[in-house]
Amino acid sequence: PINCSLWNSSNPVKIPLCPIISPFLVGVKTPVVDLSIEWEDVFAKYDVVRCNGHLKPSSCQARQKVALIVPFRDRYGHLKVFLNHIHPFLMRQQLDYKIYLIDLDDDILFNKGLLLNVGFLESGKEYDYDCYIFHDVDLLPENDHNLYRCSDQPRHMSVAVDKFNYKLPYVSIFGGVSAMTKDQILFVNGFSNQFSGWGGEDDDMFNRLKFHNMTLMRSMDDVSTYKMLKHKQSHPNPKRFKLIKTGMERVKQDGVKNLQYEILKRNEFPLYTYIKITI
Ligand code: NGS
Repeated sequence: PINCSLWNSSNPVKIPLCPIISPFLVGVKTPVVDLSIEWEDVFAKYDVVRCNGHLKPSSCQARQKVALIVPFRDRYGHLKVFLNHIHPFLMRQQLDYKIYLIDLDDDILFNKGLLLNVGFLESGKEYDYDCYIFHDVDLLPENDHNLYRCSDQPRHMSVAVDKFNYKLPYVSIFGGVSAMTKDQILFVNGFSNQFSGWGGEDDDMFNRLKFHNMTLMRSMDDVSTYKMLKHKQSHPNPKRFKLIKTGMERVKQDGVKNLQYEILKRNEFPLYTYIKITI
């Protein structure tokens, strides 16, 4: 078991850095989509030791501290399958990580960009993360060589999704799964908070990266393969194209800086932290 006091003391005992490539990687592992799996079974399966809510490798110091930010609305069926798949996947990568589920007041139209911004701000308050991974709950990585870590430029990770025949659907896509460091997020002022309803907040982020002369990296498509869970089409935001067009006029005021919200609920569950907010 992990001795948490070693990690938390001001003079931590030196344990070696984890290898660059974890010895536990297995490559392709087809996700098991068992919607009837019981919550108890998922919790029991990953009854892991946590230090202050974080999962860490016990024998070595993780190379990156990763916050996985999952925007969420009432998809508990998908969440079960997602957690059942993603925990062993991340453990095999020897990461120091925590999963944050960010939910919005039910009376407010879903707003993914806003929730991703809140996830970044709230997780950053409790730990000095090296990397923030923005992750849809319906995407399951199929190959653990797809490393959940950040690079010196923002990275799009869900490059090859089964729904799109494992091909990039369009060249500027940045949605699904993406990885950015704190500095990269702050540099572009995070996501726009204006995209209520489905679609466009990721295209606006692509424009923010371009506007700030950043180079978008993409993971290799042979390892960045994902299975997408089936769901009903959400309500597309009819204003999204206009918002994308005018996005760069608002980039300074519309983002993580000066974002106002109120926390309605915060629960530390064994496998994730749940935060519900209102604006
Ligand atoms: C585009 C959306 C993106 C979205 C992408 C993939 O059309 O926000 O589809 O969506 N852009 C606009 O609507 C302007 S997916 O099929 O993966 O849900 O990420």
